[in-house]
Amino acid sequence: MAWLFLKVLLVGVSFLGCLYPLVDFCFSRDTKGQRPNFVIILADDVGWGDLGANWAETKDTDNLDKMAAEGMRFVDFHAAASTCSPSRASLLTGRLGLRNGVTHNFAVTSVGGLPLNETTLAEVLQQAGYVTGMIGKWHLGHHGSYHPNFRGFDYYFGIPYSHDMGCTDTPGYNHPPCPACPRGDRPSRNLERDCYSDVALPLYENLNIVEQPVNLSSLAQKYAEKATQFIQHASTSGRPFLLYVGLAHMHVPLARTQLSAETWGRRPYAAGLREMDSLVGQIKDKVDRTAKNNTFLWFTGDNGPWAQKCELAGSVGPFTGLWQTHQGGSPAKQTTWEGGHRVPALAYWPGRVPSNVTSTALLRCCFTPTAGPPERMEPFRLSAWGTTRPSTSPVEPKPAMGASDPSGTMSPPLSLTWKTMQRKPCL
Ligand SMILES: [Ca+2]
Repeated sequence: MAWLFLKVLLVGVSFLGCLYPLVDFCFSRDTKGQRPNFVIILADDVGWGDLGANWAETKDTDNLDKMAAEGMRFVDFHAAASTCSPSRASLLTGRLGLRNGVTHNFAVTSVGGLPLNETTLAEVLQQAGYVTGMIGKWHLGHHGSYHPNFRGFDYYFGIPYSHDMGCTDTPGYNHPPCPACPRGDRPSRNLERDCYSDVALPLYENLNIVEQPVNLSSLAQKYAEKATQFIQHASTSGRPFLLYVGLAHMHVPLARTQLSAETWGRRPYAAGLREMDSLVGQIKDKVDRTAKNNTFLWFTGDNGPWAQKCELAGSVGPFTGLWQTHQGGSPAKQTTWEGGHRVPALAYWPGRVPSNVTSTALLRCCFTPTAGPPERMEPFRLSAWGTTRPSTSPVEPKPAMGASDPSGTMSPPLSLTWKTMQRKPCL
């Protein structure tokens, strides 16, 4: 029987290990054999309060607010980690860092990456016949087999790590301000802390560096063009597709874009927020024009704002941590205080995801789509339930906390020890 069973299971856990089976979009009606497309847009260092739909003080996200009105807004969504690489590893594997091995950010000098025995969402869908593309920041290893093209993505266009981890000729706004790339054979300068200016930031298209250093002022437009091209090509191919977009926004340095110039006098962060909103709007418009009825569009953030960047950091809304300042409370990313990992999250799929509704479900990393009728789910499982390839991990893979195994049995909660980090002052 030709039918589609789509189940997007978002499994949540509290920090104390309590279980929250959250949202379970389950569709069994006849869709003439069509499998859904997935578009995941992951913002960088975006704050919960940066979304106007979340926080009325924000007026810079018209497109995202419209998407929230047309879809489902999760007001209590938590990233799997409060920093880049672990959060992204969890998104793609459905497993927390304690299980997938990524507990810290990868550096420019890192020779490793997301362990090769981990199965990614892209690999699962690629094996299921999807066209898979990744555009933007990867940050899960950039040497050899750790490159996105070897982790399940047919197409890759983007930067290998954060855009403050390499010099550019368009440094943008940052604290401290970082210089442009050195010229000729001039020796390295005595750089400010947190400025990586010796290695120019590369821009990759698949395995090739197509620009170095990256022009940050035009990066957002390049991402928009590549994302819309990918959606167009994938749609005309007749195959379902996965597009994962890792935005540079709202991580510092904030680009000195045309938009910034036009909005002279506005805070650079607000201008950057509007540029990100425009980029998301362009991708959503393309989805609406080409595959509106068969595409699940998901927007969220990897972790909360980088509070140490002061006016160049986003808004955590009310989750400031100030009420426990005497105990080290902080809104910053890289901490386990709430603003560090509570992020915006929107789901959009007209006709499938209810419109203009909110959910207070507590969520975390496991964006776990499975496609195909139940008897065919086995090949499409993500690593939360066991990989499609043998694991070489010394720790036998087990279901993630609160995840259900294929029989629907919930795994027992695990107790984790979370440590708090001390509040750090603005730079
Ligand atoms: Ca981040």
